[in-house]
Amino acid sequence: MKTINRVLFGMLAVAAAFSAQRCKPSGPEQALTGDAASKVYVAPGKYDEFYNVVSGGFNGQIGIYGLPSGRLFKIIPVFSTFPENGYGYSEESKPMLNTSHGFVPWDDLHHIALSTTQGEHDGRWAFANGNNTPRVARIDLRTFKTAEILELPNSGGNHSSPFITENTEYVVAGTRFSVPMGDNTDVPISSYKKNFRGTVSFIKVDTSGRMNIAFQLVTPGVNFDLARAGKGPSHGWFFFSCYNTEQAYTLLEVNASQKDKDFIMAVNWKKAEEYLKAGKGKTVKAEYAHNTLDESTHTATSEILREVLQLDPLELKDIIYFIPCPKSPHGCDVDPTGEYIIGSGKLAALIPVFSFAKVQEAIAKQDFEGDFAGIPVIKYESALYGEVQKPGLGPLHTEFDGKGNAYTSMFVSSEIVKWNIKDLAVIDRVPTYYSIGHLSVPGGPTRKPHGKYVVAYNKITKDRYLPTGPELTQSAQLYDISGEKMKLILDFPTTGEPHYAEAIPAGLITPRSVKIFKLEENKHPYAALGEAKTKVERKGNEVHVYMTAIRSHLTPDNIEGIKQGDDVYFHVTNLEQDWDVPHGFAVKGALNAEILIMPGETQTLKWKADKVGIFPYYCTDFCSALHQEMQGYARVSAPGNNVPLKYSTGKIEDQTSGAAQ
Ligand code: RUQ
Ligand code: CUA
Repeated sequence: MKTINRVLFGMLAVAAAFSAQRCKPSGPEQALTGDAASKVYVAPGKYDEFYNVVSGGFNGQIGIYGLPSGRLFKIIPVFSTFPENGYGYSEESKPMLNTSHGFVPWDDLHHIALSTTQGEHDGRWAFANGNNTPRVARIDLRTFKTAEILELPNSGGNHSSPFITENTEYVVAGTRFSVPMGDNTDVPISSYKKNFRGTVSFIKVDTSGRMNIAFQLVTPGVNFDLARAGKGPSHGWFFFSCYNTEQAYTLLEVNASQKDKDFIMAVNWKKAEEYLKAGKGKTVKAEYAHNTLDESTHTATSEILREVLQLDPLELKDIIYFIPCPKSPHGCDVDPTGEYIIGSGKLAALIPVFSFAKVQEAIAKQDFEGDFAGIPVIKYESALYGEVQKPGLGPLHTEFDGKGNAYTSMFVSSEIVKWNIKDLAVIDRVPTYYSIGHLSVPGGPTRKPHGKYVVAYNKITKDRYLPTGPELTQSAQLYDISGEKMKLILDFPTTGEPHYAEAIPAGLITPRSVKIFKLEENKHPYAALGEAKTKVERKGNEVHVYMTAIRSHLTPDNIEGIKQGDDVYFHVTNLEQDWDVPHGFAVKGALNAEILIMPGETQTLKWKADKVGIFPYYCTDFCSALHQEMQGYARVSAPGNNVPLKYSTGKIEDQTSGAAQ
């Protein structure tokens, strides 16, 4: 009870400091100076220097913004349906959201990882995690579309994810919640210590980007929070922050804050690969979905996989080690040289910096203080390079500028603190408005940060923008870090709740950006590659409309012979071959969204013809001066009324014959 009181008191002190900080700090007006304005001003018609790929948190999407302007360019739906473009509503995209639990229309997306080659951005893909129903997604940066989603078995709350190795050999995902696994899942919650285990999944990425789980490491039951791969000298290793080494299963805010130190888990994944090659992996039964988008059919397919390979570090002794880290570490970041590993303890009053060389030495000398659940624990002092003293309150995440400086976000004291990696001295601090979570320097996690800016992604917005009722926009802030002192130069709102973000020089993306899909490469089975190919077919209760869209008509635009109760599939092919000419499609009474069809693409809207009558359909995207004329009618008849199936565009019929039917 005493300890609980002490911890509670500590938490109250932290909470008090937090609410004190929520009063408005003075001096935010610096953003208004002319100097700052000129730094973020991107003149009309001019491009931004960086693409900023920002997580949407609980909206399950990614936002694409420009830096330094903060302008929003695009929302990419990843784990959540998006009526704006039909993602998760069109027949082609629905399989992308399939899981072992069935169709899941939402998830919580926290972290972005941009692909790298030799530790530097290469502009091929962005990866993102779905926390709730554990999944990892790959976004193709040529099309800005979600190209693949892989579910993760034996995981609960995929928070420590995704993190990539230097050459994108692996995308790595650690479970937040430890869970019982295998055949032994119906167990008392209180048997946590005995039955609950963590997993870290190493997902192999092939040259086309395709993902599959190469192996999972089964770990003692703790919570994994964040991670980073080693680089340079530490390439081949991975570092994960762990909390709840108390192995609590209830009231974690108290019970998982007992110990003075939790761990950073160091993983020798090259060693794990060797064991795998030597046949030490165990195949275990699992059930998880693997969804991929085929670019030639513009269609996603979903496959359920039934097994996964696991390695057990309790048997394979030299794969993982624990390094003590104060206290409830959140971020775990590796500097551009690959030598320094920074742990950010949410409840710690200092920031420990570990040395990779010293960790290696300690392992070689077996300089251990004991073990945790059978895994060796390296002595804190033996792994430590040094500590940043009095950095601020509530350190969460650290990024780097490539000039020897680190930038750490301080949630509780609402600030960014700049410090020097070599001498661990604090150089500068600036307030954030308010309660910063992640921060991001362009190229910050790579071997060659692009520097220039740091963006704060804040958890609390309060008075920064015009109020919009109880729910406010989210507040990101851009700081110039080109000088010794950081300077706030822009506030910009973001959607959802931003967690991590990565910015990449525009030049790595724009040359490969796809403008159209080539019609002649469209292999969609229901595509109509020209108006002459349009038709309407009945298959039992299903009516398939092979429709085309081109400025400014839909073919066919008159359809008759649909029967009440039919499932009508509008397969719409956009015949345009010009950049930026999508067409949309919507039909009255659809229990569905619209679809938005890119030039050369085919997308399908399923519509239940549930009532008798005439149902207008139209293009939803203002595509030409005669967009408002881009429309049609579907006639639905009672099942007993034998109206023949017919369809046309531009055909004028005799009024009387039409009326008689
Ligand atoms: S975690 S602050 Cu997923 Cu830091 Cu967002
Ligand atoms: Cu097509 Cu409006």
